[in-house]
Amino acid sequence: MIASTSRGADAIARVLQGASIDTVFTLCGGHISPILVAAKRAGLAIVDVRDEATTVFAADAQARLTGRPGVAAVTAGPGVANTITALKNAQMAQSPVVLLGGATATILKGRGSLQDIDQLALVRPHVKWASAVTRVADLGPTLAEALARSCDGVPGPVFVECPLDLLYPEAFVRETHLAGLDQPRSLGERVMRWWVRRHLDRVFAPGGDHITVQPPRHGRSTGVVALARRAATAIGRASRPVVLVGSQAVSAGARVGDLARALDRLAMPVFLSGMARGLLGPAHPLQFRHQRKAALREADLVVLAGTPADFRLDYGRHISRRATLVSVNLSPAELTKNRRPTIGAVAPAAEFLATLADAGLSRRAEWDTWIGRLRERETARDREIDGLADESVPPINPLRLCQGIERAAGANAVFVVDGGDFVATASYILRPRAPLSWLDPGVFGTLGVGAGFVLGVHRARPGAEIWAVYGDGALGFSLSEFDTLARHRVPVIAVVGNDGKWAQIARDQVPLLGDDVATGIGGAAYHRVIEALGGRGFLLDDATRLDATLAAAREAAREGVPVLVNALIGDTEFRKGSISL
Ligand SMILES: Cc1ncc(C[n+]2csc(CCOP(=O)(O)OP(=O)(O)O)c2C)c(N)n1
Repeated sequence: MIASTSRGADAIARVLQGASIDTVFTLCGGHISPILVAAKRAGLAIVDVRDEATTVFAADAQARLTGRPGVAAVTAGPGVANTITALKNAQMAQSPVVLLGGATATILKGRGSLQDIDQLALVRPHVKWASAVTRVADLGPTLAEALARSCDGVPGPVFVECPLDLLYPEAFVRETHLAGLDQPRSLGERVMRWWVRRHLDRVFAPGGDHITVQPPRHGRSTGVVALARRAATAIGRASRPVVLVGSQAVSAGARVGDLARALDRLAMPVFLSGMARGLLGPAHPLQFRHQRKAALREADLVVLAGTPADFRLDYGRHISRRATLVSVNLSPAELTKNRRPTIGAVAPAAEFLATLADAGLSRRAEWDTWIGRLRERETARDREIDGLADESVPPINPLRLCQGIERAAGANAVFVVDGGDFVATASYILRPRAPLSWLDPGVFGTLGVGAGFVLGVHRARPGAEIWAVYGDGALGFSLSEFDTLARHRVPVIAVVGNDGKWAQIARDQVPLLGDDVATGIGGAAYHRVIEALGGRGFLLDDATRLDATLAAAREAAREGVPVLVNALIGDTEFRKGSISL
């Protein structure tokens, strides 16, 4: 056995520890083994998975819930390449992830060694910042900078390439690179030995031992007070104001409690989207979940808090041209996307809305009529959904299934959703219990986030009851990770809405193009697959057993195993007309 300590790997572990990082998500590879060993020795949890994409999805989810960067380490070449979708997802979701990538030894770069590709070129478009380290002394400081940058301003993923000669013990690296050169027999070999030694001296040059890890920097906003005052005046004149809160408003470093209190004090009707769902608890007199489009069209003042006017708002067309638009966003580009706001602040939503609430708004009497109107519509839509859920849609009506999940989930439930049509249906019915208790992929709409998100949530909130709601297509992406969930004893309660197809795509493709090609899957016995992977499986094919099966699944998960309910669902017209292009 070679010497088991390495200056480079130890520096990485120390910096992670200093930044209060408690987990490294990984899939092993020789290029990164020393990082894993050193991090484990430093007391970090090493959570090993079955696909590198999962490492980044998990780090992303952990970051979203803790506000600190999530960390993943993957091996060189295909390991890094496998993370691209998940990195892009984290970038679009503005989630702070630090990805450590292995790489070939610095001296072998570009010389045809195993898994040596231009990783920075591959990764750069999908991260905020990327750096390739070439000296042991720079590993710690670069990682410290990466951690800070991931949270700075608009949060996002960052990448640090860690070549393997920087990670393995110096004696071993010198021995490997100088093998055969100890007794040079020619001038050429002597020059080679000199050159290799000089290279290694540079790689192992002293330094970098004392690194102070700065707490994450959060963007300093300017002019918030003046802008909030202007917004307060405009709101004071409005008769039908609406606030729409998006995921960014609750992203890393956000003061979520302040945000919820500010919304309470502002007393305007609120719609919560994406990760912001649950911000005001399961039911709040100011919160509305349905008929958002109609509310935005009728509103004479709209506050967009941490959300751009992108496709979800029909590129801004959902908001009346005559309405006053107040927008607050960390990103100047998002602030003005498709619609220039009347009042725009580059700032954290929590800070802006708290300042706005402090500005002492005068609430107008007309607001009561407006809120009453929205509430009436809300109640009517809920009633309509109840009616549709009562219809017989064999084997099981998906709406009724979602109502069952809503009844079964406990007070500390966290929902992870991964899928298309069924999951979109669930979003009408499930009521996240608390702030940061709803995880969806975000604006990239990536299928396959499920198991990684579950892992990340479990690390961030060990005691939480995690419900994973899957489409059967989406489940396939991370099905093998149920092995991971079993090994790490993650007691998720997964429910797959098994309709044997990629329903969301079929919903548009068939009527528009007259062909269902490639939209069928064939409903597999996922409950049996899960048993084979070390979890507990339940088949739910009879609506009368809905509550009993979900209760049994919840009970089974208490034993510390992942559980999956394979729920056979029928077709409904509930989401007819929804276009997923
Ligand atoms: C990685 C990825 N591949 C493909 C898509 C396109 N897509 C969006 S929804 C969807 C169907 C999802 O099917 P399923 O998970 O079974 O849920 P269902 O719509 O049947 O409820 C597909 C293929 C995507 N969003 N992400």
